[in-house]
Amino acid sequence: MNHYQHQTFQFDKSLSQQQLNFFRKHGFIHFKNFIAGETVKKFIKEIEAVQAQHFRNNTKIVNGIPLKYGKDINGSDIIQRFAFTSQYSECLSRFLKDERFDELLKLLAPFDGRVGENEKDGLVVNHYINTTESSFNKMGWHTDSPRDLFLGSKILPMLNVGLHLDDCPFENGGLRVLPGTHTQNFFNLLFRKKYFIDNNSDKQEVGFDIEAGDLTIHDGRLWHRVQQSPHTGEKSRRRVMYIPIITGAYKPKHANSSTPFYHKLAQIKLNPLKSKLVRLTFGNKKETLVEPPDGFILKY
Ligand SMILES: O=C(O)CCC(=O)C(=O)O
Ligand SMILES: [Fe+2]
Repeated sequence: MNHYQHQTFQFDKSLSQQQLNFFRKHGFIHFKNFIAGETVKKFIKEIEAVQAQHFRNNTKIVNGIPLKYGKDINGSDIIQRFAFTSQYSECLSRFLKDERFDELLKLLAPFDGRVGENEKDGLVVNHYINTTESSFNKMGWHTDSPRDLFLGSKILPMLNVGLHLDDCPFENGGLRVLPGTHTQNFFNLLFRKKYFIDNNSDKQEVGFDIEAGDLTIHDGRLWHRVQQSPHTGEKSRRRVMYIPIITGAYKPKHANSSTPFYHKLAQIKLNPLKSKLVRLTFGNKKETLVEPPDGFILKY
């Protein structure tokens, strides 16, 4: 495992050539202090207010995307994965219009990018905590791209922009990425590792020393995972907002949007041999089911 401490960047008004080159080569980039400590606190309060609203309304699903409920250290209910969070918070919605995101669109060039506030899963908030009651404390290896396949579209480049709301030094676990895998071929995109099942570290992976307020960006085609914290309780808490920067036809979600296959299927079989690309077989055969942390149910 590599401790990736040597390359962090400061976000200025525009991306430097060095930053663009770094991202293109490695498929990720880490900016320090994208937002100030005060803003981190404000965003956490906003997220708590959204959570309270979901509790009051007993919201289980937003625009077809299930919310993931769990337990905090003290046994109280929490939401561990939110979707479309900014639709419930003016402050977060305003933040998504920050002009710095326009600058980040350059990372998608030559594609025209946009912040997908109302598309895909919208503004996602992940809240990890390591307690006996929380099952959401890690995430196995995956790329974010096959979701497009399950939605019937071809894979288009996208950026997953993570705004970190808790300190998370490398030793505490957190995001791990496999540099350069964003340029891999289609077979490796699907089969380099077992989606969400494989939690093992990789010799080539790198991790980060994250401070609250930092921003990480990864290409949706990059292999990544979340390493479980070695700590339990408060020290293991990790909250990250994910802002999707996407391209392609505008496909907003709404209250009547159906739940994508990848959130509800009993089994998905990927068979690379029977067709030119890949055949997705959706079925309900009697095999052991694996339920990965963020609601994906994937077996192949
Ligand atoms: O929590 C993270 O940093 C990564 C989450 C992730 O990869 C995902 O939700 O797809
Ligand atoms: Fe991911």
